[in-house]
Amino acid sequence: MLDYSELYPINNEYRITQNLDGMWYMQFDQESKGIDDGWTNGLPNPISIPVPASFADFFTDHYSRDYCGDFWYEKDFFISKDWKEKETWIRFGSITHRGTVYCNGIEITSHEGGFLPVLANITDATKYGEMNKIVVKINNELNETSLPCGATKVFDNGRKLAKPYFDFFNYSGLQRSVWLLSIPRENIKDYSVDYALNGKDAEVKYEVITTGKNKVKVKLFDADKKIVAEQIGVQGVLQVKDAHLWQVRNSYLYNIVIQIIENEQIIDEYTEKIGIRTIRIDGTKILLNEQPVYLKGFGKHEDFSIFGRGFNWSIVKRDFECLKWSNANCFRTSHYPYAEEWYQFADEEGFLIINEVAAVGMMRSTRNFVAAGEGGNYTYFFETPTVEQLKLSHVRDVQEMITRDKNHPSVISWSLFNEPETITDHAYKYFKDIFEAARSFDPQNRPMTGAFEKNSKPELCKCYPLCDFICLNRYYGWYISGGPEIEEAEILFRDEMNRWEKKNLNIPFVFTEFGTDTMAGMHKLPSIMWSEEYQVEYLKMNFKVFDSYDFIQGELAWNFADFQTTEGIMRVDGNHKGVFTRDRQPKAAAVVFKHRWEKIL
Ligand code: CKU
Repeated sequence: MLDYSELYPINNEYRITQNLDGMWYMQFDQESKGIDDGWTNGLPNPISIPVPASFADFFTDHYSRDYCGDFWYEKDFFISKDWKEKETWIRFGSITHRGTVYCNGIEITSHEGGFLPVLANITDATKYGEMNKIVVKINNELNETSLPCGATKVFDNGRKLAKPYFDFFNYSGLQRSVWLLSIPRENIKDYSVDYALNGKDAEVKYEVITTGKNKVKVKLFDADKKIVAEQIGVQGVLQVKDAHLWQVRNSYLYNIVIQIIENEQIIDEYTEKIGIRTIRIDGTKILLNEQPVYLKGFGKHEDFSIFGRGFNWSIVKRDFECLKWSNANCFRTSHYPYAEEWYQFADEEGFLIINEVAAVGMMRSTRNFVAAGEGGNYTYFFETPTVEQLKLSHVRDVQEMITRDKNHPSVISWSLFNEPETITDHAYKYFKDIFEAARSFDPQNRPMTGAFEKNSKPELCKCYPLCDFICLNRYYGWYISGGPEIEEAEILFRDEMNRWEKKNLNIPFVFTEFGTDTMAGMHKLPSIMWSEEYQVEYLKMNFKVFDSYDFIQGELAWNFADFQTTEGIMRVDGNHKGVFTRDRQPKAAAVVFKHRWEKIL
């Protein structure tokens, strides 16, 4: 169990939040001298920088945009005397990729992994009724023992440069909201729910973890705010008569209210929206509320111009409008857990999410997208002595992700990796442990999966048996036999799918990547690769293949929108496989999806 609460910040009679978003101070520390020079007490020569945001794209010089190494953030804020009787915490939606937090010069906590919340109990370090200072030492270097994987190049002059083994820009900084929390000393630390359907009725099994011994009361309210069930105890079952189920694109949310009661007085309360639904795999079908559902949608990124991976509600809103317009019902949080607000909105909008941990780049290649397409051999990564350390980070990230997101009805599956090497016994041993750990963390026992690239062939892949359904990333017609060779691409694609079919696995397959780089506005008759026409032709070929196999139960295109990557000869200002442009306007392919998905229910 985590030693802090990842519950999303809320305000009520017992809990107060103070949002710290806005301008912060920031300073690069290329020589890592900040600690020796006392920066923990305040930065000597800072600039101003917005939070939440990635810092990279604000700058007009190469050095700052591509900065890699230590850097520091600082914020001053006032804490009221009224907060003294309670615990005070600071909560970062994420610190990318790792950070150490100081409050008034006192070191409070350190956290590794850039896509999950960081919490620090600052009760004793806080000066109540006065100004306080938070300083965060951050580092965005990539290595092979933490997620996502990559390397850091050090030039002779000491400058560092991130060398990701993955295909997205190494955006970093404080990319999600920061909050101060005032919570009761005895508090609700976590809760989980699980569901069983019983004809028209439902059972909501719950478990609550508090930091004390006092009585717990749990109530469930419907969308009209009418109470439907109530229970006493840290665990129990709430019986819901005529339950309204949470359905795809037709959500219904209940409110769970959890209270700690001491001598008939409420001393803490936590409220959240939850949706009653079940999810399981049955043969080749994915069943939501016992009904088959075909996954339609995209792999996404948290990515936009200027603020990079910084959380922004406007992007969320526009993306969901585009998703709905295209008749999608699902997305994968490729290649890391997103800001929590994405899941909250998916809960509201009735979208399904395959929630992916940042286990990407598990191969030693800075152009793994090419290596994977060509069928390169990169088994080395899972034979090194650093792998045990990597496994610890991986399990820890999975634990934090599942703990954070387990109560969202939108989350129907956990993706535990994207495209690692999977054909050796080393890989099997590694992932067996990851899956075992993951299964122990989820009270809802959701289906687990991972995204396999082309080298994970039916005959060679050792890891697919770990998955409840298999996710394939395939680029027949792009990395393999593209353009004039597309007919051959289809033959090769079918050949691979026939080989999977022969295995008779009797589980669903979902395509989690397929797509072509496409320059919006580039037209060509007849088509050539990179034109809008080719993207459409490629998709139509893929659809024919998908529709030939019953066990294919979903298609998540790569990618929802164009996104930024590391510079290189394979990328023109980023990856252009978007069905939408980076500013969320449709390419010709978007209409093709819209029409196809309208007919697939
Ligand atoms: C995508 C073999 C494919 C790997 N896949 C990973 C994803 O992150 C990349 O952006 C390929 C691509 O090349 O567009």
